[in-house]
Amino acid sequence: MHFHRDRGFTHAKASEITPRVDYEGRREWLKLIGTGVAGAALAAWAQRDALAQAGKLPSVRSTVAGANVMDKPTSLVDAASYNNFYEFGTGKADPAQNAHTLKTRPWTVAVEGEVKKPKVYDIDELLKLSPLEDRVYRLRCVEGWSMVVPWVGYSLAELIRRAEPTGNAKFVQFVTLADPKQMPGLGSRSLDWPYVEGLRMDEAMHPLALLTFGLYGEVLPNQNGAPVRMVVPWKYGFKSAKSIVKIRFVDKQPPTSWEKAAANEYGFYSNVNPNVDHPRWSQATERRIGEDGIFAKKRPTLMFNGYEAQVGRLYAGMDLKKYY
Ligand SMILES: Nc1nc2c(c(=O)[nH]1)N[C@H]1C(S)=C(S)[C@@H](COP(=O)(O)O)O[C@H]1N2
Ligand SMILES: [Mo]
Repeated sequence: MHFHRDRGFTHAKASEITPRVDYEGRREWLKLIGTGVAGAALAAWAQRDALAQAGKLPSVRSTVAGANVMDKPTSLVDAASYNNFYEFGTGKADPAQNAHTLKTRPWTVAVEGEVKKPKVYDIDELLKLSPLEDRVYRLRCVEGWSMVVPWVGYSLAELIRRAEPTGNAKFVQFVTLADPKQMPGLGSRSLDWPYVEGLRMDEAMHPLALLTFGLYGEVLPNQNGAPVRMVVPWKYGFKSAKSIVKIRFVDKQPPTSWEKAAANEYGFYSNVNPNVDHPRWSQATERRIGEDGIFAKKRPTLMFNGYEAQVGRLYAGMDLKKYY
């Protein structure tokens, strides 16, 4: 893919675009918009003005190790209609129904704290900072379900390098939008707003940690965290903060929303680990979205969600029962 600073993206050559994602993504997208197959909620969502800006995000297939799992991708309809995004309600269907009120333009992301080059990025500048890659990742929710999604984005490390962190930058905190005018869920005390998350610096620098702008070759649906979110595939889904407005470099481990809500259940690290149970349920198996039904077998959950070869060394010598 070729990028010109002034003109945005030029068309990628057909051979550079992942054919499967291009074809299936487009087809799924049309299904979503046209037929209301996922119900009235999605029909309403399909009319939102953000869709007028929605478009393809040309990307190249990532060459990062582990960035293209072979599992069958979850359909776009499922990935965009079964969501956790408490700012729009705690039910799985709530975000698809309510997130049309989220305004994703104009949007800025402030990069600040322990960096030599703090900067407030306009979202469209951030989008063009580095070539977009297509990466098929597993995402495993702490609740026991998982999905496989072709995300579009680039390694967070690309942004971090440009910010030039100081020697005091030990952790990265992600702060997400909290606007009661756009987010009906903020009226409830389900979590302490804004939703905040964090990573240790070496985790944030890992090439698999994806700053994400799209899925299935298109811009993110609002309910999936538009206009920009993290996807950290070896950690439970709640570590992947949606609709980010601030990326802050700090010297101490930052508080996170789920740790604040229940520290004994949700730790800072929250690496996917089938051997460490949640206090109230086992984490040994998972249900793949779209494979439910009485005959569907649960899948075994994999250590680090299957990314152990890539990320295991980050945790060498750490007691993963203590640092859950
Ligand atoms: N801002 C924000 N980000 C969030 C959440 C949230 O409630 N608010 N939920 C998290 C949880 S629990 C999961 S499993 C994933 C779900 O991402 P998806 O809906 O795209 O599958 O988003 C995470 N990011
Ligand atoms: Mo989750």
